[in-house]
Amino acid sequence: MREPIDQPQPDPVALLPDREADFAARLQDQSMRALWHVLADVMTENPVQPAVPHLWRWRDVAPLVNEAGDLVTAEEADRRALMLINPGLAHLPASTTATLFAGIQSVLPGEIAPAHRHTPSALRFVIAGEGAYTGVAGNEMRVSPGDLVLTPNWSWHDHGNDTSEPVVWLDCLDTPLVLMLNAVFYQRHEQVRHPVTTDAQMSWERWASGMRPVGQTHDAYGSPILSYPWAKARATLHALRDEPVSPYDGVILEYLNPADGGSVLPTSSAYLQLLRPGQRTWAHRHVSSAIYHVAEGRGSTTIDGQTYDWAEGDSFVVPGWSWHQHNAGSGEAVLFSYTDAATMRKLGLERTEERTDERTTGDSR
Ligand code: GTQ
Repeated sequence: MREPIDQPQPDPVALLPDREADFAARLQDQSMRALWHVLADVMTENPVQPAVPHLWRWRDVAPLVNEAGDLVTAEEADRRALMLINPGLAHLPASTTATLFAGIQSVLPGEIAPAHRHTPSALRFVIAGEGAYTGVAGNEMRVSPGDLVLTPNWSWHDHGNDTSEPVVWLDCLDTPLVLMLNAVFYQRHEQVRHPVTTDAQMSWERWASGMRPVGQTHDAYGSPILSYPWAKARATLHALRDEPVSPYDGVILEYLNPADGGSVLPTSSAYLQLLRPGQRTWAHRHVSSAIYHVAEGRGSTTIDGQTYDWAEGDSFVVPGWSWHQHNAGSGEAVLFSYTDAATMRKLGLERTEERTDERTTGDSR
């Protein structure tokens, strides 16, 4: 209730700051804080995004990957990976976006990256090298460029190269998210290699043929298909190239977990998309953040008004809630991407905003 108007009134402007400052100090002594002192930092109108857009060019990265090979062995390093650190998140140990991590890992001829397991989930998109293997949960998978290989949460994995050329791949993990949740566990296996127990090639027959053994179930975290070969993914993308496309993403396909129809990993989604020659997509933005890797071709992506030109082998980051639109060059372009959309959707936090006035040139059927 207000005081009668003839009573002496305290001057709120003159008195409040000191009182509140003193009050805030006494709250702090009790490990407390007034919500209204920090409300503007807590309830922001739109997501606050410390991550920034960034592009790593293969021509800059490749020599460093080679140099790392002279510095340490895969065994000494555990994993010889060079992390792509977001300039806006450099105070954190391993963040490419707020939730995701990407790095370039190499395994040289004769090397083995020893068996271990961890609660962050991983996937790998192979950049170079033919025939080296990654062993995941007892499955030995031989990889080729463009293959996508999964390492679900807590599965034993080792990587080895018994070929005569280095293998290089993009590691994608949800480490920043799992670190933030204080849920990281890590264990070394007692042997360098986890014993090979099953044949992963059968995962296609068991899960991706349109039929499945009666009674077959899958209760691990992530897709039962541990390897999505490039030849199959690219053939699928090309077979569907005349489908109606997303005006925001061209012909875009999500790698699928056939057991539940969802994302390949519980936290993360992976996509392959084709941009037609000269295609210019419309701009959109979403809460989920994305790491892209250029599988084929050249083009550019404009992120919050700044244009990043890319070519095969480059990687770039689209932070959450940043406007972005892609432009293919004169030829076709194929982009691989890895996002936290699966996390955002499960938590009911995914939102998208789309612009319909950005269509300028090209084929965006
Ligand atoms: O290959 O297991 O880039 O454990 C970071 C952590 C790769 C891996 C990384 C890892 C791995």
